Order: sequence, then C-alpha cells, then structure tokens
Amino acid sequence: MHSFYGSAVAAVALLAARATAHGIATAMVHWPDGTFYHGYDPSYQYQKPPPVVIGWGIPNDLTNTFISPSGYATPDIVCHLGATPAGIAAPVNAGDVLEIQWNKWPASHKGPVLDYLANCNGPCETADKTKLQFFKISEAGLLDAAKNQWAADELLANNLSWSVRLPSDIAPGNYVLRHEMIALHAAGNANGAQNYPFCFNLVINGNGTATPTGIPAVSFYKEKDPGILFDLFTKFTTYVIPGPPLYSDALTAAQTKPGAIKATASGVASYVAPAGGGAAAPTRAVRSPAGHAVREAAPAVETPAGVPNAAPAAPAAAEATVAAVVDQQPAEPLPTTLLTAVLKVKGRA
Ligand SMILES: [Cu+2]
Repeated sequence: MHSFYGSAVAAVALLAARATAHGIATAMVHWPDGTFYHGYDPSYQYQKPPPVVIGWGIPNDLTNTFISPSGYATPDIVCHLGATPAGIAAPVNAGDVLEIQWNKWPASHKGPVLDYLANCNGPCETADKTKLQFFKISEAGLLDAAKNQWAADELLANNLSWSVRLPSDIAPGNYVLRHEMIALHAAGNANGAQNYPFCFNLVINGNGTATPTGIPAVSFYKEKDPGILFDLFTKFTTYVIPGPPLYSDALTAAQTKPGAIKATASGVASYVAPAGGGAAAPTRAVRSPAGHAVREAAPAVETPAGVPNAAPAAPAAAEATVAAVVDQQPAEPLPTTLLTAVLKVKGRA
C-alpha cells in the first residue's frame, strides 16, 4: 500500500542510508550547567511540525555534504548549505564553555577546528547571514606533526565533541556561534578542502563591553590559502590555520570527553513578539539577564554509558517535561507577550 506515511518512512530510510560519511554538529552542551541543547538535524524536516532548535536549519544537507573552496564567496560558507536562522537561542554567559557534539566524523578527515562569533545586533532569528561580522574565538590545527595528529583527531577521541570557551569580555547580546571543521584529505588538489560549518544561536549575558571587529564569513578563506590548499600526504612540520586572526582576548578550553548531562533545554526566544500576536516582525532584542526568559531545568537525564554523545531524548519528547519560567528581576515590567512567545515556542516543539 502506498501512503504518505510510507513515503516519509522511505525518505527517512534513504536519508539514513546516505548519511554514511562526513558529519553534522547536531548538539551543544552548556557548561558548567551541563545543559543539553539539540542543534539541527536534516531529518527534522520529516517531523510535523519540525522541532524548534538552537541550530541553524539546513534541510538541504541530506547527504551530510560540505562546502568547497568554490563556495567560499557564497552565502553557503556562512552556516552551511542554504542555512536559515535558528528559531531560538541558548542562554549562556560570557566566559562559559560550550561543548559542540557531532553525530559522526571519519578518521580520514584530518584538519583544523575553528569557532567564530558574530553579534546579530538584534534578533538572530531574523539575522541576514551575509551581514554577520564574525570574529574568531578559537582555533586548533596540527597538534603533533610527528604523530600526524590534528584537532579533528582530538575531537574524535573525545566522543565527537569539541569545547570552546566564550571570551569573558564581550558585550552581552544575541550572537551566532559558527563552529567549523575543515577536512584536508583531498586538500592537496585545487578545490579539494571540505568545510563543515554549523551555527547555533546564543543569548550571551555578562558585564563585558568589548565589541571585537569581525568580517563576513564570505571573506574568511581563499582557495589558495596555505591552510586550504594543503597536501596531507607529503612531509610537513607546520600548518597555517586559515581564516582571520584569533580575537586578542580569546580564551581556551580543555578538550575532554563529554561530562554527564544534567538537564535538557530547548532554548529561549531572543526577542519579544509585539502585543496582539500574529506574525508581526520582532520589535526588540532581549539582551540582559534581567530581560530574558529561561527554561526551567528538566529532570536530570543520565548519559547512557558507552554511547557516544547519546541525546537525552528526541526534542519533542524532552520538551514535554520542560516548563517555561521567566527571570524575576526585570528592570522593567515583564511584558506578558514575552511569556506568550516562550510558550508559543514550547508549543511548537
Ligand atoms: Cu567526508
């Protein structure tokens, strides 16, 4: 019998069969809280309605593909293939550690791991990705030339996770975290490097005032940069990490295996919908600790032993146990529309 349901199942099966290589950054854990956030997975498009997550949407990335140097000047290099802004954001603090989790990564795909931030200067939910000005907050490339050990190897050794520490001095605001691996196994050939960028929305709180200068992602890399056109299979002792210089006040995070997840959250809206509801455009960003809504921690979820980065639950299931709460020390009366917006988000997940 042919049915829509059957077609959907077949599509998911095909998707699973194809997804045998490469990888996607599908989750983020916020430390020290140990709060797990789902990123985006292309299979979400088969859920009705799709979960609202902090990861930028990439429904076209059905084959876990990559961006080639020929795409470095196109919007696809910003947050991956046809990426659209995430609908919610993770509330974090400047100086915190964010642990990005990948669903898979082939050992052959040696290369650097890079992380960037861009202030949306408004709601990230409606950000124009081509206008985002990114500054680099973390970079790691060749770790040990004699052992041919790369940042990607370290990520793989830590259960497909990578930790990045946010600068402690940056101004609070709505930011996009752009996390990226570049696979070099074919980079000895022109147009052979493989970039895998993935983006997450953050509401960063704190007392910092720094506003680092950034550049658009379409200006990060050129095809003949020494760290892009690079032969992994000849003798080398150094590697020049590509992209703009590291932010002067960047901080480092220890690379470790993932710790136990203490809670699961979906995220917060970074803007308040105008009174009256509807699909009107957002009117203001919510940036301060006093002004943003947070979700109450869900009951602790144990990470199953021996399962790399097992997600605590599907987003929809996890969502059912999460209650929305609002910070109680607002500088101004909390608009009821804020709570409505959060509950709307909850209802959609
Ligand atoms: Cu690959």
